[in-house]
Amino acid sequence: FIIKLLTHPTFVFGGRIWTTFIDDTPELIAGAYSQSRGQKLLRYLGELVVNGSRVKGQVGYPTLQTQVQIPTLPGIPKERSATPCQTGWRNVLLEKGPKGFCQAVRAHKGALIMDTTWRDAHQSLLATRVRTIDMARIATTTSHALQGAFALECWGGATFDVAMRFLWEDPWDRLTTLRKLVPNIPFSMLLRGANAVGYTSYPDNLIYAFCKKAVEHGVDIFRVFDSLNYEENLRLGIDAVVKAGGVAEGAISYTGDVSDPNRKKYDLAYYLDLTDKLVADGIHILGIKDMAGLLKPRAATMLVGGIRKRHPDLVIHVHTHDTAGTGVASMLACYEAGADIVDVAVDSMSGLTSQPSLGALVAALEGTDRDTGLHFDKVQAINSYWEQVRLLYSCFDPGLKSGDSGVYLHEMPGGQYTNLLFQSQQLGLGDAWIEVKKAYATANRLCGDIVKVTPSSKVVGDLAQFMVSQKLTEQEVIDRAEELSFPTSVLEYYQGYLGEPPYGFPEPLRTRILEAKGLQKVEGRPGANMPPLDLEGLKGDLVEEYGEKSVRDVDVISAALYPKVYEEFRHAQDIWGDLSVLPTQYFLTPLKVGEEFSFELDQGKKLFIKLMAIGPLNEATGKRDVFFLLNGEARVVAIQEEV
Ligand code: 3PY
Ligand code: ZN
Repeated sequence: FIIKLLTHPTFVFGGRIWTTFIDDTPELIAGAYSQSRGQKLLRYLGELVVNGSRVKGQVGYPTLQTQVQIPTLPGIPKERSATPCQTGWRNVLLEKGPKGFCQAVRAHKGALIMDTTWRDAHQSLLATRVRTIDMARIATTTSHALQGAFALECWGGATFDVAMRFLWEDPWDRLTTLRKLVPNIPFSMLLRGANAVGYTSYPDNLIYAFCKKAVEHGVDIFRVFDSLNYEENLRLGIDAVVKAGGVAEGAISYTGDVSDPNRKKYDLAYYLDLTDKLVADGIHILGIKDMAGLLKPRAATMLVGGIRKRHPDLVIHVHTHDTAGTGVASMLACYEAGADIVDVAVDSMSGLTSQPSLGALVAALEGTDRDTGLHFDKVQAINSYWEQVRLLYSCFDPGLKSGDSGVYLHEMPGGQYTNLLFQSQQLGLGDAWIEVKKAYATANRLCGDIVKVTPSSKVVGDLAQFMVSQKLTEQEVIDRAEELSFPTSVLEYYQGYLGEPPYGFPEPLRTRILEAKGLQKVEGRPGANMPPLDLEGLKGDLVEEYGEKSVRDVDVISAALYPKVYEEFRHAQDIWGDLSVLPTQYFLTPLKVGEEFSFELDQGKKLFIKLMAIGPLNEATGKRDVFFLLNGEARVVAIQEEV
């Protein structure tokens, strides 16, 4: 067939074809069409060639255009590091259960770390766009390099919907894949309490079903938080985790500054009281979730020290962001004050709006009686991998150059910081970003000075952007509250759809807004009044739509959490197949004519793809034929050109 194709009179060398091949010569093309997985992937690659990048938020193409090299670990033969390490803290958890595991953690002398590279670090630096394949390729090596780590955070937060929405990957498959490659280190996920991995409240039975499936697929530890520290929401998430058999890390989300005697809200007494409540709710571990990086070293000493004194046996796990640049100092202060575990990220994925650096922390404690037990050289080796991956995702990197101690004023969470920075850059206005940061602090006051973390951070961010776009001052918002068209998220917050903020809603502002719009106040936990979701019924609908074989229980959960995203994800899979197998370089960058690459489709099944030529635009259909070789066979896809 290829000989016929290449010798056909209509074929012109040099990459361009001068007729619309598919339309004019169907007899040659018959065999080139198929609905195979390979053919579907060619459709995606063809789209990229004709219309450019497909992934939302992508600016340009990756800086790195070569294969990422897998490092060799010092002291571990290559053959051994190619199979997963079998021993680590997960063995302790599986053997002793959550309570015994926590006792062993408390009894452990060295400082423990959780590596967030696979979740929060890329959520905070690279718009959550890191794909499964790039974690999977370093996973077994990581199982050895970080053998003594307390956990790897690899799931939850924004990764769940972004995987489906923007990367067309299945989040459950990601978890299964990584679990097989890392049997020895516990996996942790971020659960937004009654919002699961979404932005709103769901019926309780969905939260319980979600946690159960997450445990079955490999999650060990759940960090459960609520965006207003609303205890009712927290309690529901904690209960769902405990019932599912997971380790419940109940988290207090940290805002304000406990070391500032002038700040009356969110003082030490507030956090101690919340900790007591979480302990009474049955948490296994206390998480201190400093999502914006506000925990200064002195505040860390006061907060962790205060909790440790009150709860000598409680495992304390601290999470921070390095936005201002105090991350390592604060985390050292946390250990000093009695914390058991802190969060860090592999060096090249650390710093700025991400977590503090793993290498820096390991080095800082080396040789002390709090030595992490991790090998500095092995940490360097996995860092060499992530240095390359960072460049592979450069097209999602907003290019933040320095820390920002202004975070103490605006209190923006790490992930949202880069997101809003990116959006401001897209607006192209030099001072838009400075305005947004100022407005964020104002919007926070208008909401009543609240904890800001997903989804309450979205409320404050939406209000800030609204104020900037409408050029509104704080006083103008107050004066004109009745007539302004506030974003929906802001109205829902004032209604009470996220729960209740610890110091109440700002009054009379809230009532004035709601009465003017004729909106009801929601009392208590929003999910409490929702009828259970009919998961069986939903499964029936999905089976009808997609066929029995392709609807698993976890699909029902994905569809229940994100109906529209799930539908679009299935549609993308229908056209392009499983894109998670494509190496990232080719997922993000169009092939050039004559360029060839290969990758593994399944274990042992390799595909070789070469772009042969791009046809002219068919004026009648608006399509172009794109010619490939797939394992030596000619294939053609007709792609609609975007106008
Ligand atoms: C999330 O909810 O995704 C977060 O990372 C909050 O910090
Ligand atoms: Zn975080």
